[in-house]
Amino acid sequence: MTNISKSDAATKGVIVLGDSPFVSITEVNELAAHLGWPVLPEPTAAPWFLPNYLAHAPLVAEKVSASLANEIETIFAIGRVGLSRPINALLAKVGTSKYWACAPALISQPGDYRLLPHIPRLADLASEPQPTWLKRWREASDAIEAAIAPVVESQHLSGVGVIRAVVQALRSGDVLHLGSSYSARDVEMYAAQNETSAFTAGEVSVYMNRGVNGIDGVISTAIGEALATSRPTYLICGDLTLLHDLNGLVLGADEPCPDITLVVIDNDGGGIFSTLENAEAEGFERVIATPLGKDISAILRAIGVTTEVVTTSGELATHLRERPNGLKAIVARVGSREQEARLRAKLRQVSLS
Ligand SMILES: Cc1ncc(C[n+]2csc(CCOP(=O)(O)OP(=O)(O)O)c2C)c(N)n1
Repeated sequence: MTNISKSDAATKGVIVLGDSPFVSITEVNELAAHLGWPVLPEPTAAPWFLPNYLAHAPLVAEKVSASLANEIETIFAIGRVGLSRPINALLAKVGTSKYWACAPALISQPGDYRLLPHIPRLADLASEPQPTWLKRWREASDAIEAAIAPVVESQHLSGVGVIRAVVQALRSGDVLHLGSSYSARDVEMYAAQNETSAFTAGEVSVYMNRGVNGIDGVISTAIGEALATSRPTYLICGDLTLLHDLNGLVLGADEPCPDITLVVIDNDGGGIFSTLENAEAEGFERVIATPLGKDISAILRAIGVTTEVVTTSGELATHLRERPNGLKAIVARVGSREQEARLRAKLRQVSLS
């Protein structure tokens, strides 16, 4: 543990914001504004997209790795960070001598970085924001949005298209629960910043189970959030995550009914694995992807969940116009897991070019 001095917060820095119940978002925003630094948020660093936040954070980190990243003088990693490989690579590249791990109660990765038990205090830091620094980071993020939007829109309905539509449909006060793994990672990578959206304004509460690691209990957790907050709630999850905790939808006859819309992205199996190294492994389909070949909408209807199936972005938009009211599901039949993986490879390619 050590103390920070004015010279530690140089003019060119970055805040990486992870999950932490101990972190005050107001403080983070004040810090970012004081220093004029960009904030790279992880999926659960809710609320999202306050003034200095950058959309597409992992893609931004990768895009700037040979340019802006070389100029970084200080990184404040706040809360528990470490969900995205490109963000971890950025932290590693900058190196531990410039790395401050703040509010370290939840730090997941060991390292010889400097620890601060709190968010850096404004009084301890010099403030000479360099006006072009944040602007250059924002330009990288905006260029990524401009590159990916037409690709997503020109495709058959995809998981990426679904998360972008749901995020855009959220209203102030809504709750959004994200399943593992594409749902959370897609929001982190591909959700757009938009001045008119409640999500962008940080007015939506975003939750996940156990970082991006748990597919167990996701339905029950989201239902608990809807009931505990009495706020309109959306859950975005994959087909395996839904089936894993299906019983969470079988409510007792006298139990209160949550206002929750489940948006199930049905790619028949664990889609995320098709983007990882093990996609080439022998027995991949049976052992890793585990497609179940089930009619998700029939299963949901059989247990009394009002369910719509959508195969186009137009149909999805129609059903998203209805606000959460009781237990409902929208099952989005997206492309095959191979198509979904190819789309993400393409989005990465256009983002970085
Ligand atoms: C209890 C548990 N078992 C296994 C895993 C490993 N795991 C992570 S993502 C995933 C696949 C999830 O598939 P799906 O819900 O269809 O979502 P997609 O990957 O298609 O987004 C699995 C099995 C986990 N996170 N938690």
